Amino acid sequence: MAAPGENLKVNGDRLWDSLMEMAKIGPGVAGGNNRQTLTDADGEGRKLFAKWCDEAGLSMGVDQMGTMFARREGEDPDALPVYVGSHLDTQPTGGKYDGVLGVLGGLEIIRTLNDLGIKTKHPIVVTNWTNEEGTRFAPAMLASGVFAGMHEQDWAYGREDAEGKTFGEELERIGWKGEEKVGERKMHAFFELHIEQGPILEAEGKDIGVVTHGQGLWWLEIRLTGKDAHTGSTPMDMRVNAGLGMAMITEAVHRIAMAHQPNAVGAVGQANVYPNSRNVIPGKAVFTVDFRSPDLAKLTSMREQLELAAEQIARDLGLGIEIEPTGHFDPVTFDEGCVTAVRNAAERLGYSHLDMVSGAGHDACWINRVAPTAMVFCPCVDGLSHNEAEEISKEWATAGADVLMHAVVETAEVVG
Ligand code: HGY
Ligand code: MN
Ligand code: MN
Repeated sequence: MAAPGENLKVNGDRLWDSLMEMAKIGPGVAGGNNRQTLTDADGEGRKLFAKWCDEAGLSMGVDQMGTMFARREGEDPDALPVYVGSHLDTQPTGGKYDGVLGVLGGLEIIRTLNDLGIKTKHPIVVTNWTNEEGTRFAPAMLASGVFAGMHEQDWAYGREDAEGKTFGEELERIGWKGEEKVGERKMHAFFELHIEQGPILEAEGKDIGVVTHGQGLWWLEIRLTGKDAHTGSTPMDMRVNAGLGMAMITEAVHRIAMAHQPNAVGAVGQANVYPNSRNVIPGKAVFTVDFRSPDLAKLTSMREQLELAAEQIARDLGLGIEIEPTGHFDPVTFDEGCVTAVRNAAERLGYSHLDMVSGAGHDACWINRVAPTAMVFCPCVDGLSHNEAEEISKEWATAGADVLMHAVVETAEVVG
């Protein structure tokens, strides 16, 4: 006996058109997007998403972190909703699909169910989590972290960007600070469709990633204090060079990650030297370390080894050093039942699939702490992401949305 809606398929053309429409908002300089969180472009993207949700008959709720919840009623209004979504904010040199595919893939489920007049027992809620990227306001997954009780809301409101603007001020300014208390919504389950942001699915020729786990993460901000001085007239043995310290610690991050192979990564992503003048020895350096591993012991060891190495380098160079953790989550194991729903959906639809660990962090990593959660990956070209050249195919997007829809609809229980 065929499962209800067994041959249920999304409208891939409509999904692709919506992705391309959203990509016009906050364009980058090389074909991608710069729609950073709580900028005017983010506000525009939110408005477009809200318009589409309204057209699809969804009722919109917004919480005090600006997260958007667009609800399709179920036949049993008391049944906990099945949530589906991701994020619309992008990196400064981001792609068109990171996060956006998960939000608009969720909307496409609603549009398809509306087209076919399919009803579900549980309501379905399409979600846009605020500030998943954490590039303007660290840490990443800020709103879903508050929702899951990992961060205090006031602390989140106080997070500052490079210009000293706070999250709370900017959320008010773009007009997306909602009334709802964060975290009060209870979920039957949460599903997130996302591009893999790595090379495995494409290399293996697989359509779908069944995400069983997520890597853990440590973000550290390191501030080195030396002494501004003339690059020409200051003898080498009199220099207190914060730029040199940053370079040596950056190399140590790489060396430590390599020493923890396999399944460990590390890099310095953001690096600033001051006064950043070509003939002044930098008296200050501020930079960020990103360590990740699915293995908690390795993650902890990398952080510990880096802190020891950095303090030794600072001593050797006579530098002041401050190390501030700015982001962290332990490795994640997604919900067995939800993961099985994703795997069965791919099987049922005849899509090739592969169990895998997420290299990137996602809102699902936090929501997994408060609701049964799983993720669906689709391949991306050359595994490239956080780059304006990020690319996927319409077929990959459609297959991912088909699997997402089957997992969501099966969990929400079709009733007619
Ligand atoms: O950093 C991450 O893994 C995510 O892309 N924000
Ligand atoms: Mn993302
Ligand atoms: Mn991202």
